Amino acid sequence: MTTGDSSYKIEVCLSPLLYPVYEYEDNVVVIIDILRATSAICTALEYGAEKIIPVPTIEEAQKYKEQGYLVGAERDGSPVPGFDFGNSPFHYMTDKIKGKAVILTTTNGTLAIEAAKKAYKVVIGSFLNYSSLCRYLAEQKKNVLLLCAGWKNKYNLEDSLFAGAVTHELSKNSFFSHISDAALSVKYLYQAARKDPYKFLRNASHRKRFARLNLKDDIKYCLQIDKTGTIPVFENQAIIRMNFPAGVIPVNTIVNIPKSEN
Ligand code: 3SL
Repeated sequence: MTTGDSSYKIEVCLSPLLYPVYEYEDNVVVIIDILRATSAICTALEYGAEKIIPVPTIEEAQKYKEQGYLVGAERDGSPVPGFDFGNSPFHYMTDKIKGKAVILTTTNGTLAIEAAKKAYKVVIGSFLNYSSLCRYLAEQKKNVLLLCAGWKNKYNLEDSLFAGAVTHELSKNSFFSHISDAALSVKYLYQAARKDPYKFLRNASHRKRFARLNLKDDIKYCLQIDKTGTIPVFENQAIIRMNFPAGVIPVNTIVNIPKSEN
């Protein structure tokens, strides 16, 4: 659906299961899996991976592995044994991936990509590339659909929070004149959380899951804003760096955060 020259929509899909309800050919779809697939993808491209090939199943990932590809595989928050990486952004901060294709399968994020892959444009969003992403979305003059990967088709708080952050920023542009109720609700959520997103997420299921898995540093890393200007885009079955000027956001700025005690 096209909305004419000067009026565009911001819509939020809170679960990949609902995607068919929101599917329009000319949407720019932003895939959001803050903890951690989309944060890991931004990091891997920033660290020099040539491309990420998302696959929905372990079986497909295994076929690539047998052909000699580097493969990241995660299920239920843990790396799948037998593969090169899990889904932690820290796993991709390595020279091993420079100039290489990396195959990736995750519990939710790669399924959301799979669901949306026929959209006009599919890009990857995370707090790490927040400002560049928002600038890109504002410049497209297209309807924007923020697709939250959630957890096993259920709603989750951190993806909604980021969808709210993007809605908050984009809705400053008057040409985004249609803001859906879902988009409004996540924007209000973000406005309540923005002072301290880490604290806001303290009772979130994924934060508790990560505490059990000893992954608190992953959460802190993934909540950092504007560590890269890279906008990953899905084209020809692979995620590559978009050729879009990074503007004020310097590239190659991702830094390893120190290990924290709390
Ligand atoms: O499901 C996913 O895509 C992952 O991001 C989940 S986890 O962060 O590895 O737990």
